Amino acid sequence: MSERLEDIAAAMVTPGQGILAADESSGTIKKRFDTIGLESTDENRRDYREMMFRAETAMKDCISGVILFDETIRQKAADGTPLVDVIKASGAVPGIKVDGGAKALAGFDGETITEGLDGLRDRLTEYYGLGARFAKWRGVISISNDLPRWGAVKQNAQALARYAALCQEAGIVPIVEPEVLMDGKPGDHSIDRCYEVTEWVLKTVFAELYDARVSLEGMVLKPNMVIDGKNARRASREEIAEKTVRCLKSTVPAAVPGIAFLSGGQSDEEATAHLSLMNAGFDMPWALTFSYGRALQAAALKAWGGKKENVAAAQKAFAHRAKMNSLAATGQWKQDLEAA
Ligand code: 5MM
Repeated sequence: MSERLEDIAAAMVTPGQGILAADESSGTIKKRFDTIGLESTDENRRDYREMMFRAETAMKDCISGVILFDETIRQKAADGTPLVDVIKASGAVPGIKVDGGAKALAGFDGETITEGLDGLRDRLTEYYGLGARFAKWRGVISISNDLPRWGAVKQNAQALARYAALCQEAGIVPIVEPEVLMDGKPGDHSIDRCYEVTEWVLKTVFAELYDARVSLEGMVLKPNMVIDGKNARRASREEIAEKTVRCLKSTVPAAVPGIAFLSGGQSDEEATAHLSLMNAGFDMPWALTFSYGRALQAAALKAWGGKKENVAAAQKAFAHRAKMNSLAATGQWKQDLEAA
């Protein structure tokens, strides 16, 4: 019997749990491994991801879903168990990145369109067979003095909506991720400019989702927070929390079961603190949690350093960030818990 989209989406935003974004494409994981001086081989990528998926308590208590890359959904752990089964055994839902990446958008110098719609219906069927019950597609929007332009916003929103409709047809919950970059170039925009662009993008995305007949109850939104550019950070944690919630309330229908933020280049602690302030301070119609990549993995990657003997230390570092974010997902994170 196939599971209902609504039930899968609800499981993805279980209170006190969030999503581990481990779907770095080949280029991105190479960049991450470069920071620890490790070659990006199939085996190293497998070992790294297996290290996290086997952090039992963290996975069981804090992680509701894992976003995988095409290679990983087909990989086996060192003992031959498919990684998908390791994830399922922890109680988390396996998911898959299905976009083909952001490519230069013709006619819109400096802007991108996310590719990957051709053949998507067949790929989704295959991924369902491999165990994926949700998917992810990331549209990327840059801010500068003259960006974004309407054509880029609209085309990215349309692609997200076509992707989401195909996912639902295949029994897969779409994570809709329209990322307004904080770390783009020049990255010196104000928080109010981020508010304005994020509002515009989300209004456009939900209009396109409606036109594409996407069921809001069977999706999860993965947005950026409303935050000033990485090279202009001035806004306080409180201002970021307040403006993010205000922006989401004015754009995201209450029928959406959950919102799971990306971290976007925030420090580990900022990403946690902002999420916690939002959950502690505001009444909201949707669950608000995390779908972090860097903010969940950075400390673990550093502690691991590509060495077998560091696996336990790396799992401890991963478990700590997972726990802090799990507390943030119910508004219970406190600064002094970081030191503990
Ligand atoms: C984990 O990073 C994801 C994959 O990025 P590429 O496709 O560029 O390799 C990324 O889509 C991620 O899921 C989100 O951006 C959230 O990650 P962060 O690091 O911003 O929390």
